[in-house]
Amino acid sequence: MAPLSGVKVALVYPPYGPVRNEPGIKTVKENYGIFPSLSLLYVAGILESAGCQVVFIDAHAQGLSLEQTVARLRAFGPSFIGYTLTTYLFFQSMAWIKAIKEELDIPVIVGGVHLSIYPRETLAYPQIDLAVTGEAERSLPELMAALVGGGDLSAVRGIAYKQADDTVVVTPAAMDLDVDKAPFPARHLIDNSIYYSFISQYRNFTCFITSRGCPYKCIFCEQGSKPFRARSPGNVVDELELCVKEHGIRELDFFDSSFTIRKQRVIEICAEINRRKLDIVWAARTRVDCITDEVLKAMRAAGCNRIYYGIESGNREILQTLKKSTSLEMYRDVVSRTKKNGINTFGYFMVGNPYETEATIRQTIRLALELDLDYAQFSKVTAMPATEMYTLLLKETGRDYWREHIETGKDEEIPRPLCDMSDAEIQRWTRLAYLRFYYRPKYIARALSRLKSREELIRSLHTAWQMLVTDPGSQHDDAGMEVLA
Ligand code: B12
Ligand code: SF4
Repeated sequence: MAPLSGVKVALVYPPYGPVRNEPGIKTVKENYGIFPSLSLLYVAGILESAGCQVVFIDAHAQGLSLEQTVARLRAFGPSFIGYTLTTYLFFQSMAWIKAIKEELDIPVIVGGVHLSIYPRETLAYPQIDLAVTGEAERSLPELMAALVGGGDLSAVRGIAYKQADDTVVVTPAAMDLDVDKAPFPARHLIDNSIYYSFISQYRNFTCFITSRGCPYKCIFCEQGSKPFRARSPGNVVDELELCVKEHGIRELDFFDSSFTIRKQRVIEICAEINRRKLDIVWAARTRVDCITDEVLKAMRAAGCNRIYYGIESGNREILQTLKKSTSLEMYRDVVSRTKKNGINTFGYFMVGNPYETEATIRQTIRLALELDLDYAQFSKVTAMPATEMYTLLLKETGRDYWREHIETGKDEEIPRPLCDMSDAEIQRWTRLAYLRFYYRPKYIARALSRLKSREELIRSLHTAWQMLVTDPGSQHDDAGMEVLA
């Protein structure tokens, strides 16, 4: 019998919405889609493999109220409740954790990237009992075994816990995981038909990850600090096959930091998808310097219909400052090759970069139009904790905004390092970039011809209308309208 056999664990994913230092503009954010929590599905898979009985309550996707969630928890009767935490949504999640703890005094275990950054600050909250501070594959079964069997918590690597006097202990990080050994996300615990992205076309839809970490060092991203480890093609396609055959999944979004870092691996994944005749369409994120025609052809032949490229800026100096190690020429070349291979292109851009001016934002908007991308997302720069950009902010201001936010709940506007433009200007220009990109007759005609379903049409019209009429996240509701004049 498995050592944790019968131990009941409930995983709860509370509802969430925009926060103050939100990179997305509100209209876009609200229409982004409903995704399953891949992090919690991984945790569920790990717990089940260790013998636990798990329920996953996705209050966000199912629109459950607090009362309904508590009722489900009572009916299940867990010994532990788990939540995933992000630094951004810390207080939205905490509001639910506190309210649930008032109803059910059951030990709370948390995890997520946030815990690798702020474990002590998080465990200072009385409602949080325990945390996994890194990947859960090794640490969580050991933690559970120690909790259930009365073992020594200090011997478990990669966790944080409280001593009798409430002092927080953070144990040394766990050893890096062999990613092929990780149990698959427990998608059988959710209703896979309720998820979608704002541009997905088929149901069932899910998100997927085939690697962890990233070997690059862009200054705005914390993933570059994590060792890059990629799963083998066979392991990836085994999970894909399960998605198709067991969960009726027809569309997937690969959330790898950069899916094509190892090109031969991707070519083999694609060949295996075809060999097993998996009827799926999918999208992936990558960098322009990790793409060749051979990879594009293989991806297209295996069902890839969209690639998300991190383009960030149309200004060369800004790209250098961001340590992006890409060039405008590469963008032009790779976006055009991608389209020629029959794959739609999606560009991520950032507004409010170091040394940003109105002139550099115009260059970014011009580049987005010139590349003639199928989709573009313009995000307001937000210096995230554990990034080089955040270190720049710390030096510039002498303030540790995120730590203060977590410790005290202070909810201030976080400045952008080396950027003289005000938040209102950045908001206005971000919205303007959207309007400029999406409200072109040529773009509208193409978008309409691409629509595959009535549902997609309604979603697009709704977003377009909201964007045009007002962006309630902005204090400047008419921001950017001059572009239509
Ligand atoms: C897929 C994804 C999404 C998807 C699905 C959500 C999800 N987390 O699965 C969507 C699009 C919905 C999403 C939304 C958001 N995301 Co997101 N997302 C990711 C992404 C790309 C992959 C997550 C993943 O599955 N990784 C693979 C798994 C195996 O790793 P993991 O998530 O770290 O989980 C492991 C451990 O952390 C731990 N663990 C995680 N949770 C828990 C819980 C318990 C109880 C335990 C014991 C352990 C544990 O065990 C897991 C297995 O080893 C990551 C970046 C990345 N590459 O990791 C960002 C990331 C997690 N997201 C991030 C953010 C900011 C958000 C949003 C706040 C964005 C927004 N403004 O709305 C929301 C928050 C949603 C929410 N309520 O959690 C940040 C978090 C940064 C931070 N400091 O907290 C990341 C790191 C991206 C980044 N670099 O900025 N996201
Ligand atoms: S932005 Fe992409 S390429 Fe750059 S460090 Fe992050 S994950 Fe890696």
